[in-house]
Amino acid sequence: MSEPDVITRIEGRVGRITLNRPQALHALTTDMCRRMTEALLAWREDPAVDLVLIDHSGERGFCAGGDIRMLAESGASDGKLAREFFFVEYRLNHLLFNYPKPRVAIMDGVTMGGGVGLSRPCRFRVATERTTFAMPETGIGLFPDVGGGWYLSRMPDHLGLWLALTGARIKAADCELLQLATDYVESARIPELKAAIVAEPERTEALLTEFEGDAGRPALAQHQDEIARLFAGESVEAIIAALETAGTDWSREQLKVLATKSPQTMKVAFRQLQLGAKAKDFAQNMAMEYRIGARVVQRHDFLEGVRAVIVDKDNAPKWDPPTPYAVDEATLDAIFAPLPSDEEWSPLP
Ligand code: QUE
Repeated sequence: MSEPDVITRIEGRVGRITLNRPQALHALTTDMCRRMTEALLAWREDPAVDLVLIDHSGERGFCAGGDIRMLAESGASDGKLAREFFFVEYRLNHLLFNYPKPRVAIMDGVTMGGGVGLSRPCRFRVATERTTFAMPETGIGLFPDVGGGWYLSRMPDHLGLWLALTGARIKAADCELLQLATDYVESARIPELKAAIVAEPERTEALLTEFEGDAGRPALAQHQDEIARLFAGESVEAIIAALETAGTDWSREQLKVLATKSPQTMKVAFRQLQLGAKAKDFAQNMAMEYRIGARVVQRHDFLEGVRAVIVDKDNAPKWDPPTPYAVDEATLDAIFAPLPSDEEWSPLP
């Protein structure tokens, strides 16, 4: 029998979830999300489990996102499997968000998209020098889901909007600045840290202090004021205009990056963060994101983005419409519109 894509077991008083799909950088499948949900539900009621530890197997990880090829194949036909994936994944994100026991995520590597949905709701989020964080979805005509509407809209100085629109990759010190990570530990010490948490889960906070390394200075701090000023606009078009007016090297760089992203899903992300900021709770935000996901997977830009970035790797997607000015509000309204009541997302009962 081949190994499972996610390994769940109890060690000592710790429920352990290990992502184990190294050939795809631990990108999440529907089945992996189901298995994690089942384990978390069993451990929630189990007095033998005090804490949950989430990590990945092998050298490269933590989690690159979702199973994008499956989503694109489904989106090109009836979209049923894609919607099922989002439904199950968002329930898992919500379960982790409201989980009554402490959770620790070891983000020792690439942490993008779906990986953020697993790590961000954890009480302890450990970054290493190998951590690369991003919400890169607008680069493939998708949107920063798994709670992005909630988390990104609550970051100071429009830094979350900057992450969402540009898909910027950031390192550990920036993750700490944005509270995407709570701690920094050198990757060489991670095996020892995990063993110590399994041995003494009640001392997790103290252990993390003992293992704490120096993440260095956050590179982002240098541009924080500029982002606060230039990403404050009331639309994607206004932000682009502000970047054009600024005329600095950094602003020109941002314009070049934005020019490679899907105009339609940049505008989706902008509206998603506006609505997410006002959501009354995390569940309401996830129901909104599910409506978006259900529509966006079947649209041209997602299928074209996956073709260009993941399948053919020509990195030359032909977005339609080609500019944000040409994206009409009626299309956005349709993407955000309620679904038939029996198709809406709901949290686990
Ligand atoms: C945007 C994304 C993803 C991405 C690239 C993007 C994503 C994702 C992967 C990915 C990367 C490596 C793999 C893999 C998937 O890349 O969600 O299976 O081996 O999973 O620009 O949203």
